[in-house]
Amino acid sequence: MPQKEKKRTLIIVSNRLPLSLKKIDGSYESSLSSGGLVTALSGISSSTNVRWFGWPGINIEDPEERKIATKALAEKNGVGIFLDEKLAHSHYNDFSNGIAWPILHYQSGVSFDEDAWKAYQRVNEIFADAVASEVQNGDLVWVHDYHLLLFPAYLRSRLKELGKTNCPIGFTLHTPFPAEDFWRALPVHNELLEGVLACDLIGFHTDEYKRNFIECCSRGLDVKIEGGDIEYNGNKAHIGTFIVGIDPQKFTDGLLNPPVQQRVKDLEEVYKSKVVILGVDRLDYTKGLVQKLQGYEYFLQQHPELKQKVVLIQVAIPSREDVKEYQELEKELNTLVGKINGEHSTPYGTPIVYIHRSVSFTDLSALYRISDICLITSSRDGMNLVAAEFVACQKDRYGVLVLSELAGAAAFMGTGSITFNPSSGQQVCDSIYKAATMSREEKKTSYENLEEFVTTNTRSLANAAFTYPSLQKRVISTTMTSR
Ligand code: ADQ
Repeated sequence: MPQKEKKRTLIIVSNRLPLSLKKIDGSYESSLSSGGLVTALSGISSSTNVRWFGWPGINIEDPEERKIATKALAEKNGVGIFLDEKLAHSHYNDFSNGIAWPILHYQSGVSFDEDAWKAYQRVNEIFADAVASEVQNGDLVWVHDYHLLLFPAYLRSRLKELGKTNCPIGFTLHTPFPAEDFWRALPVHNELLEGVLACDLIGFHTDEYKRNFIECCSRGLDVKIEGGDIEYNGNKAHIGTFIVGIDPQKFTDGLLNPPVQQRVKDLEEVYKSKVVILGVDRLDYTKGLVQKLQGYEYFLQQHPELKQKVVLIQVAIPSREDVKEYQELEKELNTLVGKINGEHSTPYGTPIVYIHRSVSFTDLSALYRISDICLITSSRDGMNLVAAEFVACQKDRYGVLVLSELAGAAAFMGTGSITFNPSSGQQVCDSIYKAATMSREEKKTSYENLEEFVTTNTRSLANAAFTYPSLQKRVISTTMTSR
């Protein structure tokens, strides 16, 4: 009888599952949620044996109810790791988003909190226990993001205890990795590095982040660095740069849908005499929304002849609403939008259309399509996928990408976009002016550069998980067979 190769499973682990649970008539239903990570990993779930582990966003104490919810998640390949709400809050809001996120994005003034750190450790342990018990020898574990920096080392030690020694672990960070002197401000900087160094492969979005990480390891820990490998505590991890791309076809196909076409037609009619500047950001201080509005106000003040001809449509998707800094930012933006609209509106229109809620895929695609300029002002951003999505929707229209030089995307899409430093309101203003007054010929040339990047680097992050040698080697050498 021929030997049949056992299908190995890709185990994705992230803090949040990409599924949202809803209780309907005593039962639970799960639906796909959205965001940068979900977009980055799109394209793998359907083609591979995948199980995705993560917190489902709610805690369910009742064991019977938990069973029903677990079944609903399993139907979509999800495995829920249920957490006590207080613990989840402290891990997610207090440490991950209150301490790690700002440090990773070069925000100073972070104050360390021991309780939050303990919660972070505990949740990473709970995740490691849950995954270790389910993983089979030969499976490939792929961990994501700053919520789980300790998880790889915890998982490795548990797998060893269970004799599951052929499970490669990959890690992808979706944020920047800061320079060593900044990273050192975190009292537990070395513990976090030790956590990640238990992987076989560690991926960053850009070479700069990768270099920073290697520098932090070499200064903080007793590591051996050889080429792109870091050896620590008996484990060798390869450190790589992996461009995170999008699936442009999702957008080009989407634009052919009748409801999207109708929305495009309607919006084109509404804004027919305007240059439309589009912003799509989570409401997060790293996205530079205050700087964007201030720079736009300079533009309105310095170019009165264009004032009636432009509109900024800013979608600000609510995010991390339990964190104080985000609540304060929300208030600041409301005030700023009100002030600018109050000062510059006329009976013919307002300079800013501010949409502070999540929008549907139909609306999002239509907005990408009808806009003339996409304005991205991140003070720091791992990559920024909105840049690529805008380009995917602009075929033959040649919209202009105005992109912060501090977003990871600028490392790849700098040629073809107008780049600027977002801390300077004047640079934001000048970049808008340049984009609004570019000739069609200039726009076409720029666009073609961007289009090439977006259509070449499709789903590249997802593909990397399967093709990267250092992840493969362990599994290949122990390919499992069954009769
Ligand atoms: P985010 O900070 O979430 O991602 P970004 O890269 O811009 O930022 O991705 C946002 C994603 O959410 C896009 O795919 C977009 O289409 C989607 N989206 C936007 N508005 C939406 C809406 N209203 N409803 C539903 N979906 C919406 C993090 C990092 C980035 C990094 C990504 C991927 O902060 O730097 O590029 O992960 O690695």
